Amino acid sequence: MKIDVLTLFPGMFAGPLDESIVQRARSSGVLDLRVHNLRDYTEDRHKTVDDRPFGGGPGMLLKPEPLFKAVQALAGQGTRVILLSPAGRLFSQGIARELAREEHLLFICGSYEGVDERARASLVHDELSIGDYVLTNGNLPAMVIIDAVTRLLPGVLGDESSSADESFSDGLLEYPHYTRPADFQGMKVPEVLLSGHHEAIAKWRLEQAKRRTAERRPDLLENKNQAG
Ligand code: 4FV
Repeated sequence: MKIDVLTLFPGMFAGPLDESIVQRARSSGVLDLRVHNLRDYTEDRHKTVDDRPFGGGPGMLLKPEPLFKAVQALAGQGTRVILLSPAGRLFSQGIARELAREEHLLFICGSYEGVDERARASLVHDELSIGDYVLTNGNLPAMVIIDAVTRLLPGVLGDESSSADESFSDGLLEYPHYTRPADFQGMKVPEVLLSGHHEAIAKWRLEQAKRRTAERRPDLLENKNQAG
């Protein structure tokens, strides 16, 4: 998969996407990730990317010209252009699976109060939000989504954890996990997990996942029932 990121702060991406699983996906060639500075697509000597909103109001907006120039330079036929903003669809594991099937993603990381509407309306295929709160820019949301998508790419997750039986994969939260020692400060591991009885273990884990989901996220059970 190819991922391009348009941002005013490329330095923010150094670190989170240079470690662990995402770094391994990049070095193995499964993921080709490039970060671009929007200012490189300006033409004036002040590299102007923002301006005041027509009609007045607080803050600044990203101008259309650099965005159009950048997207025209970076996007191709199969490119899915994604704008990060609080007004977007709420990102989820389902959307992560959707994006993981794409060949090329181009993320526009908003800054200031947002982007000029003509750029949004003409360039953007998808507007995504990572949650109902306001961040200083769209960089962290882009990193969150790139991380969630990268681990779903074929061959990226070794047996660290199969993405098959994890949270949200079947609309449930995960069951409790235990590792050695079997007795820690008097706290024991549920007998069934030590039984080697795989059916009983699978049954216990499903019960626990359902109980935990009902307690913490009953909304997920409604979705699950609706999805049938
Ligand atoms: C955001 C979010 C978010 C709003 C204005 C950046 C900020 C500024 N993006 N999910 N929540 N963006 O708060 O995606 O441009």
